[in-house]
Amino acid sequence: MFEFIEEQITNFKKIVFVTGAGISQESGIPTFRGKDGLWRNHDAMKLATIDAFYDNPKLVWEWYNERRMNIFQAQPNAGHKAIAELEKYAEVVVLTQNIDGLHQKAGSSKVLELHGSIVKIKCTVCNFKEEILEEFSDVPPVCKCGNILRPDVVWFGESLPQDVWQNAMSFANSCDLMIIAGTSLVVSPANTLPMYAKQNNAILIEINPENTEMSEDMGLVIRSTSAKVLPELVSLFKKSYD
Ligand code: BV8
Ligand code: ZN
Repeated sequence: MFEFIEEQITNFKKIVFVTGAGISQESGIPTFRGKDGLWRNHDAMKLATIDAFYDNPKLVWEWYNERRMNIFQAQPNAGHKAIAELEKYAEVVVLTQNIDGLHQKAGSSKVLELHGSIVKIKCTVCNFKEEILEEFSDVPPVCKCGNILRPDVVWFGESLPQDVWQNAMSFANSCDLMIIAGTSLVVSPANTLPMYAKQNNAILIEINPENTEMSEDMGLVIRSTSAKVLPELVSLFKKSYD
């Protein structure tokens, strides 16, 4: 599977992962665009928007509450754990589009949440922010300032937090290996990160059972699931180092 990089495995000192909903699929969390991406006949892509929120804040809050319940039950899978274990052999940074916190739960110490986090909420007007600990009885909850609260995530049409995006680009620009796992690479600007890495001569590896928007640009494409493939990658490092 990894013959392509086997001899040079000890050259990889800075590894960046770009992950998406697919890496959490084997933890039982639905992806966005897969057939499991529907929610009560609503298209996730249509719900993760500022318009959907202001159109029907209650519906969007119910969607996030249900996802939060599902996420709180979910455990990191072998893919998340393998990425965390790789920190023994290289500097590893995870740039994730996911808001489920499973990389951190698996033990990854350097994770940038490009699209926010399901446990964070903020006020739509004032700068109130907090971590949500238990569900609100009625939604949408209201801030002390009288305005409604919202999930602290990045919706379509909203820009990513400047500092997060700057950091993500600099990690992509300075890695020697980028592994793109579980993402369709449909959503920008996250889908530009592999190009930054490629421009800086990093090797790109895609792990995905399906084709993506950038499969032809990859150095190596592994048509399988992340929970199966990533532990293999770790054993390769283990063999070379231990
Ligand atoms: C921005 C919120 C502007 C949190 C998300 C036209 C009109 C309007 C806008 C646009 C347009 N064209 C482009 C845009 C910009 C837009 C965009 O990219 N739209 C797309 C749809 C074309 N982007 C934005 O709006 C972004 N903001 O651009 O700001 C700006 C720019 C500069 C300066 C100022 C302003 C904001 C994007 C963030 C949107 N928010 N989520 C949440 O609720 O979760 S995005 C949402 O999609 C999730 O974060 C999700 O993670 C992400 C990406 O999807 P994937 O993770 O890739 O998931 P997907 O289901 O697509 O794919 C899963 C993959 O896994 C599949 O390939 C599958 O084969 C694979 N898989 C399945 N099982 C496994 C597996 N792989 C491995 N193992 C398995 N077991
Ligand atoms: Zn407020």
